[in-house]
Amino acid sequence: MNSILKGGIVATALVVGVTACGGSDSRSSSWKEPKGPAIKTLNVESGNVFFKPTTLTSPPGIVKITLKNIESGSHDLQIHEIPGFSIEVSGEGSTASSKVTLKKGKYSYYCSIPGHEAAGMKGTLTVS
Ligand SMILES: [Cu+2]
Repeated sequence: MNSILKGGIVATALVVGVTACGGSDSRSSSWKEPKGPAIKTLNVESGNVFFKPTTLTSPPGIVKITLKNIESGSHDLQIHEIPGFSIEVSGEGSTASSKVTLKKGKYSYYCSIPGHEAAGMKGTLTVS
């Protein structure tokens, strides 16, 4: 007796209708900007190739980080411990900000443009 197995290939077309509220860019990670009000704003300047300051402190909670580019060039501010978080600026005077939820601990932020972190474009954010 032959038993013929017909492959039941189910093509599942997943139409994922996930629309981030207010977000327009297509970040590939699952990181999402928190919705609540920020308890503090941290201001960081970027240039070729540095951050100013390179040490930040904050209480835990939702914090807004604002990055201002004070020279030409493109930079971003990312945090090693928070994959997906990114603030990007391009050109002199370009400013961008994002809120992020911080817990107590130490975070290290950096610019992900190739070579910039190695050149010193990094800093430490202490949350306590
Ligand atoms: Cu940079």
